[in-house]
Amino acid sequence: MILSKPKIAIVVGSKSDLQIIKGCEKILNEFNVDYDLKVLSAHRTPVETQQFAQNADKVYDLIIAGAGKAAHLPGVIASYTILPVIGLPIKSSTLDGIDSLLSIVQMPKGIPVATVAIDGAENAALLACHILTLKYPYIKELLVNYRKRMADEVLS
Ligand code: RP5
Repeated sequence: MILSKPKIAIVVGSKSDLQIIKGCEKILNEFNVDYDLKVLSAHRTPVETQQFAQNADKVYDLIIAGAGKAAHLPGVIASYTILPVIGLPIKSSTLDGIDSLLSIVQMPKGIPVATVAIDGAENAALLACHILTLKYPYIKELLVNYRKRMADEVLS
């Protein structure tokens, strides 16, 4: 679907993941990218998760999916949509998020999930913005300015 303004979905597996998503929200607001934030669980609400993912390309440009522990949510969502899915491993267990990271990054071939660092919410949103430049060139300039500000901060 051709959208005139970027819109993405952020999906997390539990309300307990919402705190970490604030990092995504901050970046997306800065880049003027609209988003819907949903809590959907691949194991607690499998039917609703499937329904969401099957219809997502009618509404969104891409999906950020964050989950912890046995974090199959991004992979399951990716299996039902051709939209790019960015997986955000959330540190929510006694294994320090290594379990989430491996569950998300180790997708078997055929259904890729672009995985960012454990609790890498800002990078998940930034990667989303980079992908969105393919369709919304105005975001390019915002990314260039963002990097310039970052460099200035390092050098000041
Ligand atoms: C995953 O299990 C969620 O993404 C969350 O990170 C983790 C723990 O969920 P709660 O037990 O806190 O709801 O499904």
